[in-house]
Amino acid sequence: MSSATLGNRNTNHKAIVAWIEETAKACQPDRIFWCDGSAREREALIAEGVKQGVLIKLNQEKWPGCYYHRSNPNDVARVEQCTFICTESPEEAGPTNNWAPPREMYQKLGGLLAGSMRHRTMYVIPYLMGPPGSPLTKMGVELTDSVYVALNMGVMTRMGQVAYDHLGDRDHFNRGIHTMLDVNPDRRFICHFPQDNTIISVGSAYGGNVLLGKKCLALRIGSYLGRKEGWMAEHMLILGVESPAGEKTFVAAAFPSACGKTNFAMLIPPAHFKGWKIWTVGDDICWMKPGADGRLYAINPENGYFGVVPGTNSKSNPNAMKSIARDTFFTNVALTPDFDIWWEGKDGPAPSQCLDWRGNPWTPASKEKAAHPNSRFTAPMRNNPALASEVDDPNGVPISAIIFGGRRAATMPLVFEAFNWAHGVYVGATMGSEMTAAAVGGLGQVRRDPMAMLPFAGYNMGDYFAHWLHMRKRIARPPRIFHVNWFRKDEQGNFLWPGYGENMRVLKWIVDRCHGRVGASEGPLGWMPRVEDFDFTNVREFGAEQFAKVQAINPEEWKRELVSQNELFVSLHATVPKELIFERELLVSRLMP
Ligand code: OXD
Ligand code: MN
Repeated sequence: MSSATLGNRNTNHKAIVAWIEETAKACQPDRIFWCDGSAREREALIAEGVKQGVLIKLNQEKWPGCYYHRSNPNDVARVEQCTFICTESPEEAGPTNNWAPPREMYQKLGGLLAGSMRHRTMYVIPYLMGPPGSPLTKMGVELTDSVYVALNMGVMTRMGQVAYDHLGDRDHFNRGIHTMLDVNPDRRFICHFPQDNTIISVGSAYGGNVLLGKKCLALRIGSYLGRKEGWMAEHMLILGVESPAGEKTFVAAAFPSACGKTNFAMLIPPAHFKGWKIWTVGDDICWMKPGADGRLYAINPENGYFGVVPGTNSKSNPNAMKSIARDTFFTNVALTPDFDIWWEGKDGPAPSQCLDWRGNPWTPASKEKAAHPNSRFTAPMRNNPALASEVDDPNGVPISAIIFGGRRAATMPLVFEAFNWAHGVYVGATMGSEMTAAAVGGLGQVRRDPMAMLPFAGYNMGDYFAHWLHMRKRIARPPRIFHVNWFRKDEQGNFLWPGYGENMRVLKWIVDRCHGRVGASEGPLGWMPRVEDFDFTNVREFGAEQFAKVQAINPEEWKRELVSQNELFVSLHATVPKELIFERELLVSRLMP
């Protein structure tokens, strides 16, 4: 290796070492830092981050072990227009992804990577997605020139020797290269080469674009590998519902980015549900595989939470507040003069003055938000008091229900259950949601977001639907499939359902359906709870009339919905499975007067 020194190299894996040497030769870092994931190393990296001005130490009495980071204002969310799937043919990537030919993209990136780490350190991050020893777990190595990325990967993944040990002398590891360049949106590319199990991300420092284990490996490359290897990589939280008698039922739920997956995964049942408990397995990503008993088993590949901060408080999500209370990185919230932090929706009053997420002076009279709407916490999942004890189980947890849901002001009822797996796949495939701040552009517009995977499916969306349908043949005891919408509003714009902890009531109906102990009536959309099947005692200002409103099926809204659902199918016409076309026909006839 030319200019770089190897330092404390901690692996002899031939293919890994050769690839690192090759990358170092191209990027020319001054130094290579081999991460081992230890607490001592974390301290050293934090000191380096503080020295570089990348991190600011927060008030340690209020926020022990916590640090503050401000990103470049041009780099605050995932950029879907700069995200590419580089498969051999454009058909493999499909019309919902940006595609580029691999050779061309490697060449372009090669030019950008050349000398990109000069005067910088290249951090070598060996990591696992999933618990050690699980057949679903994947090993990756990320090479990055960002100390912030090294530290955040240390929270979000199982990082260090554990990853080399899991891999052993096998060659199946993900290669990830990240370099910030000058954080210029014109030179920002997040590129996936599924056939090579390789990711190259340049020109950004925002989590979703640069913590390569998360969206890039666990979802885009993961979904591609899942289809090839017979498993499923999904944008879903996983939670366990424990009854007072100790019965545990696990469900997975797909909601688009910033639609409340973290809140739902950490839900605290209202007082009315005495003895019931919700356990968090994961809040964002779920890998599932059929088990020997014919059920679908899931793991959370992550080790931490990369959550949206605004709106988090002791009412909306007490467990998240406890999760972020220590050893957490905060990105793009507001900073007060005494090194406390603030965000819109935090408990208590706004500070009389602070610095906003850009570092500009802010007071409550300011028109701009103090925290960016997509400001984030990176918190260790082990801080969560409701962390499920099964989270490290290599076998995962058996899934009894899959829930799809979007943010819809109209049209979609609070809850219904699909008639069967194929119908459930249709329900997931036609999911729609209003866009949020998690991605750049289009705020508030309804867009089709199949299974909440629109920005994350690493191959043709029609083939992804076919994979879902095909999986049914491999699962003898499939989960039931449901759709929920916490966000329906009345004509005055008020939410029809209180949400948050009260969502336990919906979850309870779902769990009871899974165990065959509660009724429903057959409707055009699927099975719906009758008023007597749904427990809304003690929900403030909510009775049978409100229940009817939140569950109503409005024919005019459904006419528009069907047209909009069809637009997605038209765009995928070359690959959309015929089963879904038939499901659509059945839905249309059920909705006809
Ligand atoms: C996320 C996202 O960060 O979905 O989880 O954007
Ligand atoms: Mn997500």
